[in-house]
Amino acid sequence: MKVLLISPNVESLPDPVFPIGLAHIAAVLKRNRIPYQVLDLYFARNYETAISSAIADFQPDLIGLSLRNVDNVSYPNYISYLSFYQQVVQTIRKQSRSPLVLGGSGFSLAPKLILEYVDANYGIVGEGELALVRLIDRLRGIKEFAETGMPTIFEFDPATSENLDSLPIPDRSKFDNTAYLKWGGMGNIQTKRGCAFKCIYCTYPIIEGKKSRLRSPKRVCDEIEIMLESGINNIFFVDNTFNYPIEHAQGICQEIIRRKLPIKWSCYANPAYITPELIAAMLSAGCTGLDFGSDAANNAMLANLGKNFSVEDLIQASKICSQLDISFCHSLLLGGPGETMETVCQTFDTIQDISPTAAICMIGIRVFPKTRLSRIAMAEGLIRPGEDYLKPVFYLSPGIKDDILLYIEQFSSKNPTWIFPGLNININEGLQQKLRRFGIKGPLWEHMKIGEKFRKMSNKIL
Ligand code: B12
Repeated sequence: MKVLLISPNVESLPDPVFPIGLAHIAAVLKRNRIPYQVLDLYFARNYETAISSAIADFQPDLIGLSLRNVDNVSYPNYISYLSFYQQVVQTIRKQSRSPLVLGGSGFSLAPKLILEYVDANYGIVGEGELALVRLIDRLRGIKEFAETGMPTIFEFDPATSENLDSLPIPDRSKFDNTAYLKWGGMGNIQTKRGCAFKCIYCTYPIIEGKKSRLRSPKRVCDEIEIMLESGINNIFFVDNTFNYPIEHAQGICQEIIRRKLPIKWSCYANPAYITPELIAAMLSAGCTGLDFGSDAANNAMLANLGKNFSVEDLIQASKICSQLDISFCHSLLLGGPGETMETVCQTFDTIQDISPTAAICMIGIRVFPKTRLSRIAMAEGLIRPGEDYLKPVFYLSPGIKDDILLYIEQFSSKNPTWIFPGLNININEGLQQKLRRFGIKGPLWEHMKIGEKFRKMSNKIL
């Protein structure tokens, strides 16, 4: 059975992201001697032509689509990617009757609705490695499996791998790594799966499970060595939280240092688990920046959002980063339950005092099923039982709803290192491409000051 794996993620902001999920899937197909090809639509000039020729050349028996994003979770400039996925499926259907299987983090958030919407045959929720191989085994027994009728979702239980080291190292060989490094500024790698934290809005435990499952530093560094062979020397650790458990993060850093791996990297971090020793080790291992998922700098809001740290923790963590001279940013989420303009001002004042390299601020929180926030939103009448989660609902507390956008407009004009993705403030494709063309690597927030210089130059040119 020949499998064609397609990545239809064409989002370019904040960066084009290498389809790491499909590289994981590709590796298990390879291990199981299942012939496969990949088609990445990000760099395709014309997606319809690209799909037609890939199908004509390879004649796949099964087509897998990786749906990473449902939408950009941004308010007010909201973008849904689902209608593009639907067009991709329609284009495939013109060319092939082979069954179509969906997977990916975005898909896993509302599988039934998405399967019906894009009109595919099968869907796999959560981790895809073991589950896809099981599905293929099952399909091998069915002759005309394109005709099996009802769309089916598989939540193979338990299709999660307890021992992540037993999975093969992702196979990136059929993807354009060089283009991602150039235009996305980095490659990506995972050191663990699962999230034990209890943030009320968060989908990570739904996608990856609640229990942390760790890859060994040896295995992670073996993978980095393979990435380096194809020129990927700037990396983002995609873990929900790189620095938890702290000993694991230390272990990864030590192994990178021991092997003298020539990489630069960055990651998401939790302010509760930052020590001078850890930051020193991260720096020695090539870390250039930490993105703290702080959400707020007000203790009442941190509690309301279910965070496990205090304002004091995030001030301390920031101090350590400043003292050791490593870039850091705080990602903020405004408008959760209980937010008022007063709590927003407290958060902004505290973050300005801390003076991070950058701050990334989302307004309103996209509500997803199975989260605590969805139950709060239901109790408050914002969503109803049987809600169609594909049409986005943003939780935006009544306390800031009417004033926040005007406030941000004024605030952002005086704060050039603050990024507001939902308002396209201090982030746009033109600026991003200019910086990348200039050879700048790593997350763009690390270069906000250079960005500012470029913006001024572009304004002069215009
Ligand atoms: C790291 C990360 C980022 C980093 C990526 C850095 C980098 N260079 O890689 C940054 C900060 C850039 C980022 C940006 C965005 N992100 Co993000 N990101 C993540 C995060 C934390 C991890 C993703 C990851 O790499 N996982 C590791 C890989 C191995 O797992 P995976 O891709 O899920 O693949 C597995 C399964 O899904 C499945 N699978 C995948 N494909 C397929 C295909 C088939 C056929 C099958 C069967 C199975 C299968 O098997 C794989 C292996 O087990 C997730 C949250 C999460 N925990 O998933 C959010 C997440 C993917 N992001 C999300 C979003 C929305 C975005 C943005 C749109 C936000 C924004 N407005 O800027 C952008 C989009 C960027 C882009 N160009 O696509 C959402 C997507 C869902 C949604 N709500 O639509 C998530 C789920 C978080 C959330 N809010 O819920 N992100």
